[in-house]
Amino acid sequence: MSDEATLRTAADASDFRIGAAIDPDALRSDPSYLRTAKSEFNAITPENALKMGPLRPSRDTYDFGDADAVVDFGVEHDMYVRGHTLVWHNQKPDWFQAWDYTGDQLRTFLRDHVHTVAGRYRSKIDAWDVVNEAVADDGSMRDTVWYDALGEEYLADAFRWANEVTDADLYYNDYGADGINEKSDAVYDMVEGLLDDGVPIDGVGLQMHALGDHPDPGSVAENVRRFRDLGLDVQITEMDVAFHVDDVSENPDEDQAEFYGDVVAACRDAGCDTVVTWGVHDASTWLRSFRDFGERFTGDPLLFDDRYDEKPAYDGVKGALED
Ligand code: 9MR
Repeated sequence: MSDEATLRTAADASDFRIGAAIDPDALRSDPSYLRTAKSEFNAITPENALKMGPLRPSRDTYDFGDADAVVDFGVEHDMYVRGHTLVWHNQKPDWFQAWDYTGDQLRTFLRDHVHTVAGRYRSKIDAWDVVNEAVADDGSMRDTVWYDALGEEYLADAFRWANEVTDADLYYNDYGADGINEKSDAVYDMVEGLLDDGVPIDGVGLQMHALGDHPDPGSVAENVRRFRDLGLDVQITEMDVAFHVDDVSENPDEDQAEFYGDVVAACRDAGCDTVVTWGVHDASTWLRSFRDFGERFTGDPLLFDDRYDEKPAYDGVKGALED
C-alpha cells in the first residue's frame, strides 16, 4: 500500500471501519475538520447531536438541525453511521428536571422519543446505541430516572421500540467494560438475559475511554469473543487514550500509538470490525472541556493533533490494519 493511502483507504482495504465522533459546528466552520473527517474515516457518530437534550427543546418538540447535518454528512460520504444514543441518564433536556411525571407518562414519552428519532433515520443510521450506560461501576443496575420510574423493563422496551421502526443494528453501549472485569461480567449477564427473553439486541459497544488505566488488549479480545459467542456483534465505540497527568509514560506518543494498534488488532482478531475514536483531532476532545477530566488526564487522546497532523497513534492504527 502506498504512503498516500489514508486511514480510510487502509480500513476499506481490510474490510474494517475506523470512525470518529463528529461535531456539527466544526463541520460547518472548519474546512480542515471536514476534509479530515471525510478522507480519513469511513464511519462516524454524532458526538452529541442525537442525544435527548439537544434534540428536545421542549416536551412536545424536536430540533433535528444538528443531527441531520451530521447524519447527512455521513450518508453523503458513504460512511457507516452510528446513532448515539436513544436512552441515557445524562444530557437530558433542561426542562426535564422540573417535569413532575407519572410512570405512565414517562414510558409514553420515551416510547415516542425512540419511535420518532430511530424512525426518522431508518434508512440512514446503520447502528444505534439504544441504551447507554445502564450498568453502574460495581455491576449493579445504575439508578437512573428510567430505572427509577420504569424498572429494569425499560431496557427491553427500548430495544423493542427501536426494532419497530428501524433496520439498524441495535446496541447496548457502556464504558469500563472493555476487558474482562466485574462490570463487563454484569453487562454480559444482562445482555444474555435480554437475549433469553427474545429482546432484539444485535450488539455490544465497548466505549474504550482508556484514561490512565489502559485495559490489557488480550483481555479485550477475550471479552469480545465471549460476546461474539452469544451471537452478538461487538464494536469499539468511543476510543480515546490518555494518561494520568502525574503518571505520564516516558514516551507517551509511542505508548499511545502502541495501545491504539494493539486494540485494533485485538478487536479484529476477536471478530470485531469497527473502532470509532471519540473525536477527529486533539483540539476537539471532550477531555479538555469536561469537568475535572482536563486536569486529571493528558488532553491529546486522538489520532490527529491540534493542527490535523497525523500522530504516531495514526500510524499505530494504520499499521494494525495493514498487518
Ligand atoms: O463527548 C461528549 C461531551 O461533548 C458531552 O459534554 C458529554 C456529556 O455527558 O458526553 C460526551 O460523550 C460521552 C458519551 O456520550 C457517552 N460515553 C462517555 C462520553 C464521554 O463523556
